[in-house]
Amino acid sequence: MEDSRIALPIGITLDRFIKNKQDEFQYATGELSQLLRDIALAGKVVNREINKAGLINIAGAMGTQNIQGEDQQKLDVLANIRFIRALTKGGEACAIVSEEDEEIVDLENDGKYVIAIDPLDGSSNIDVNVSIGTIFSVFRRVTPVGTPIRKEDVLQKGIEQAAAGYLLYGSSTMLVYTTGHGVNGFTYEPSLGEYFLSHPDMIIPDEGTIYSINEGSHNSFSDAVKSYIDHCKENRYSGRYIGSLVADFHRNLLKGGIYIYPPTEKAPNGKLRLLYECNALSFIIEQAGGRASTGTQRVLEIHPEELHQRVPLFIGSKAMVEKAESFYS
Ligand code: P6P
Repeated sequence: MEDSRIALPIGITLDRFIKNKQDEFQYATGELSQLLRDIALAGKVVNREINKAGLINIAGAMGTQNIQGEDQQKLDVLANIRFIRALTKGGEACAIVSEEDEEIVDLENDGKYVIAIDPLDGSSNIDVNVSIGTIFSVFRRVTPVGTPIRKEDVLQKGIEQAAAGYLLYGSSTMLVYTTGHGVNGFTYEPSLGEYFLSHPDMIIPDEGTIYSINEGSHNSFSDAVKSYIDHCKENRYSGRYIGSLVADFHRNLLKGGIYIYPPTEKAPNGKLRLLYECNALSFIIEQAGGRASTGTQRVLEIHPEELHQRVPLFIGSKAMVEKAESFYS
């Protein structure tokens, strides 16, 4: 007699889930569904390469720097190639803004969607085997299909996103995404090459006792941030900061908590990029019942001015972000 506590029933696959959801949207034409499949496929390839990083010569730095002046890891460049190739072949995306490319990558096709992506966030953790992630944001282009991509196609407010998600390459690899109808998490089963629904309708607890911030920069924090950290300590919260945004974000989404990257002396506007980190995670957290702001402004309302624009980020449990914001007023 099978013990149902161990042999859990296999959940619905990502493909089946996307198909079912698409059937719910009578006007859905399938392009967005195909786009999500293309991203999921690239995620499988990157996952395989990350898992081998310690064994073959793809760990470590390239010896080059990206637009941000950050040392590119070999896997940063490889992941960027994988996602751009998958999206180019899929044909649904007409342009890509990537952390690894200074300018917009115009795919010169009739795709309706624009992607902003951080192909591999936290990549400096690859060499020490800490979880890392991919973050992506999807917009509909606003200029006519078939014409050259323009800046206004990519510099859209986060509230205009058609979809957003992340891949977390951790003890298991997960894909978590939203299309504006809730947040769902899928766990990848490499032996079957499929993602299975493992975290349906994800909701972040309204309160939490975990705060994630790099306290090494404490001396350059504003009084408001210092006051909030004091509040966390007075309430005996737990400090949890992995140095990998997707991993910290995902844990806080499941358990409740707040992640903060505030302005610092080294990063006066914060370190995280609006287009391909903050917007995507802010869309997800709001769909999961949480909150995301710069400390004073809702992230999704910010009108981007530059491709690689940085903004401060306070993101997580609604009550915790509101408490942090209260120290600004
Ligand atoms: P710091 C990784 O480089 C990253 O973009 C996020 O994944 C992470 O949370 C943050 O930067 C770590 O930055 O300045 O605390 O080392």
